[in-house]
Amino acid sequence: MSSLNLIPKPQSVTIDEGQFALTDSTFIYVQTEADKTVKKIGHYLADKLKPATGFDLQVVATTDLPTNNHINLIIDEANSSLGEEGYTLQVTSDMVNVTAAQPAGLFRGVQTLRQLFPSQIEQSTVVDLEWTVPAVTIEDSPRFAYRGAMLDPARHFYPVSEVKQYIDLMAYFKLNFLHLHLTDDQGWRIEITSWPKLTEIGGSTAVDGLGGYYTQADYTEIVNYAQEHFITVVPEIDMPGHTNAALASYAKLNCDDTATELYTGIEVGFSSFCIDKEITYQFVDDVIRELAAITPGPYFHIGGDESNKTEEADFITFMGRVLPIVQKYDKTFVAWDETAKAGIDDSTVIQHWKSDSNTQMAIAKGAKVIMSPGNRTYLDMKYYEDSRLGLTWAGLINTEAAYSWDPATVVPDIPEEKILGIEAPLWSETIENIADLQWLAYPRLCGHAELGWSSKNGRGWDEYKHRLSAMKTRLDGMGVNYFDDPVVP
Ligand code: TNX
Repeated sequence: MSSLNLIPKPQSVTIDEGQFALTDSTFIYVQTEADKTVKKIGHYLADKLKPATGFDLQVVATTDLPTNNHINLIIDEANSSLGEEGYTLQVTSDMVNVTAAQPAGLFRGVQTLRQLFPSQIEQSTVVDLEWTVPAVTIEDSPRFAYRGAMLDPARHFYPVSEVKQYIDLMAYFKLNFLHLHLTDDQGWRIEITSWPKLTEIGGSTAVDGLGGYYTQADYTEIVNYAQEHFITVVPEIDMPGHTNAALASYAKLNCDDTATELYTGIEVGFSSFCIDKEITYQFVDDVIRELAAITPGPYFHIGGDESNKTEEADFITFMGRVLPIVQKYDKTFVAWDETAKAGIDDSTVIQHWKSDSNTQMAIAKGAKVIMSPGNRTYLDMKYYEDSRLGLTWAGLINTEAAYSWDPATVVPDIPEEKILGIEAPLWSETIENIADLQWLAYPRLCGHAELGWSSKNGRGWDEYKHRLSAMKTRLDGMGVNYFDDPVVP
């Protein structure tokens, strides 16, 4: 098993005799022409195998299979015990079968297949090599339903193309939720047509400089691209704190009817919506309505963190008004752990980042939880004291520390069935572009992906670090600017 070097580690792997050899005449078969989603997965696989092999693999619909040299992508309801994302992968010397109950499972299985090829498979130009895959039988499904990563285009803005690059890598490690922190004190990044100054004024700045924003068409492009990778976008509009960009855009949102100054520093906790004004709730309703309408996923994140400028009673009043608005637009309310203090119920999800007691309180009120402990999952923390990028308030997190913990026990006394999964946020105060993003995210995010997907059994840092080491050639091939952490052999 360890010789296969798969990340995340599958549930069960049996190594068989022999190997499958990919050639330029290998066919990728899907069952029916009509199933566009499966056909797309076939083309995705062909596209991923093409640069290094030079092969133009054909994707063909048939159930009348020849005896050898094909990769089959099979939807089989009989596999439903593996769940929406589970799959089986069988490689013999004649063929490769990826079987799943749902397209999402096929897509996850295809990622495993990519990792079974020689590591040069990720190179962007043709490599002269025998493209063999060891004969194996793999049965696999995730431990947690929610395996997320968060980007913060509010502090520094990232164009759509860079978000797509982040999605490509998330998919490779079987992550399935992309949380976008779309607004903060330093910038408002999503077009809201009923409040145009949000992006016109609030979108104009970022930390130390100029901003940018996603039009609704840009956002839809991200959502669709994520969906093609079986990743669901979770939009966040942070409130009632972290709202200076909105307060600078519209004077009427302020209690004193005076617009604030735009802000380009990195302090937190100094802004608040005006809790007593009715216009605040009209605003929140408009924003949630417009954004929910272009968000197919179930979740809507309301932020709620570090509202230090909002009195606790006001915070509770505010969240009490916002929760029904989220529900009115058919979304599940998600918020950071401070929101446990408000009147949340069993329809809500709390994202743990800082306070065990808040998270325990949320569970007592019936909420579910996403685990993002700052001292383990915050990709914006430095690896070491002398790291070029990152902050340190939650501690230094090297690649080993990012991996060596358990989402089920990191907060005491939480039943595992209350834990939706884990998410690794990447706050962007100190980073400006995809190269920086990748340097902080990789290789730590590989470990978070494994914590979300793989069961606890039979894995641990001492063997994982060797699998991770083998992953470097693949990341190199993809051109990923990862940090070469000395703890990784
Ligand atoms: C805390 S984590 C924040 C963010 C900052 C981050 C920097 C959270 C819910 N709030 O506003 O960007 O620290 O690490």
